[in-house]
Amino acid sequence: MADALEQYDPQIYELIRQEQARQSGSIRLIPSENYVSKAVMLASASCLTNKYAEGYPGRRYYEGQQVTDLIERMAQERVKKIFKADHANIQPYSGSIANWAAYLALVNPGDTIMGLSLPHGGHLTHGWKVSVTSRIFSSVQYTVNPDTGRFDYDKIEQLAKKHKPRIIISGATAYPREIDFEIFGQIAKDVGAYHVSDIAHIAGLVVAGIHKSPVPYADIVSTTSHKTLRGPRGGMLLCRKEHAENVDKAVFPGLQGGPHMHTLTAIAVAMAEADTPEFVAYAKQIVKNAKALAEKLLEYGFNLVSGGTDNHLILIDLRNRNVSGKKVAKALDRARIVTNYNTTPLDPAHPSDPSGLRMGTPAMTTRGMKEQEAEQIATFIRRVVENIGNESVIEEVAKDVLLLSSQFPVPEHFIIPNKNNVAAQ
Ligand code: DSN
Repeated sequence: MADALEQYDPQIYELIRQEQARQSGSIRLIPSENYVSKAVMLASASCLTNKYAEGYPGRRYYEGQQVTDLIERMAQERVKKIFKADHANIQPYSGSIANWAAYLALVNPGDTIMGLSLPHGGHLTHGWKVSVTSRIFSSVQYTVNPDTGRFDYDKIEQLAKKHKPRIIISGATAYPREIDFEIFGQIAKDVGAYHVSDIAHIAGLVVAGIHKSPVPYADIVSTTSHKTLRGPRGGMLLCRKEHAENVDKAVFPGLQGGPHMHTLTAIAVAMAEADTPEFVAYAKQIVKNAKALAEKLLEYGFNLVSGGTDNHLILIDLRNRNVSGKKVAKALDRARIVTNYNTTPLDPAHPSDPSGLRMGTPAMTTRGMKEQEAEQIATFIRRVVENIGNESVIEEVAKDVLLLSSQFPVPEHFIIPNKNNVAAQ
């Protein structure tokens, strides 16, 4: 396949090659990114991209579904198995669309939804003011306790009692602590709301049993397939039987047309990979690495929102360093360490140049890096932050990062062992 691309479109081929070199020659710490296996990559690049399959297995609007029906059913079964869910819809094109579908499956435009505010770690689609979710629904936003950086469940309950939302959303994109989904479920029940849980970031940790699953406590669980779960880019919804029909209708024909069958195929492969002891060990290592990185950063005097991490991500509040998140993210990028600038709770700065820096360990862990390397990365980060503006130091760090990267080659061809032929069972 690569040969065909090289011959037909050498320019794009070359750009892909450059991106591959960037991904292998840097340490990627964006917590929502990862590397997929060769099997997932191949499924994603397969002939399934040629097929339209509006509808669901056994009830499609186009013919020629002999194989797609089998693939989608297989993917659904694998998702249901690893998440212990009654029903799975794996057609959403992304996590954002999955969230929309969850809301529209349960409530109507104009109803009130309540989610975590974006600067406090939520997601745009949790009702943040620049997202259309805040125009289509009436939106109430809860926050973390700014002193602890953690949820104050009593305050969340008070807010829910005051506003009586129809949906309460649990889940986050920049919250470094374990979330108590049972309490969220109870608060929702007490105020007569539905509970939608968005576990896009921590899905891999949930599957591995490291964080408690929201499946027993939420009406609908929304996730992506590509972050800690290490599949292709996509969205998924899990729910109890009672919501299955509404969820399916909300996705198709409510919000989408034909599903991206090549993505569903790759999701099926990734879910088989996630159903292995190797994946559980991987997920445990993600958290160990994040903790090691956090501890070293704390030792170096960095301020971490909530004081550390329970999951795959860390949020540095750079205000005590008198440098903005954007400036540090850009300097780190020049040093071949890829992070993203991010708001922190009560951030006085604008989101376009906030005070925080978000980083996570899923991708570095896929490369086989462990605590020792996480600590080494913390030293690189310290050197960059302490030498902002000194390009020769940044160049030195870039060389050290390249050296470390070369010892942990990108698992472009990594294959999850399938000794027990788990996928075939
Ligand atoms: N963009 C994702 C993230 O980086 O967290 C959330 O959608």
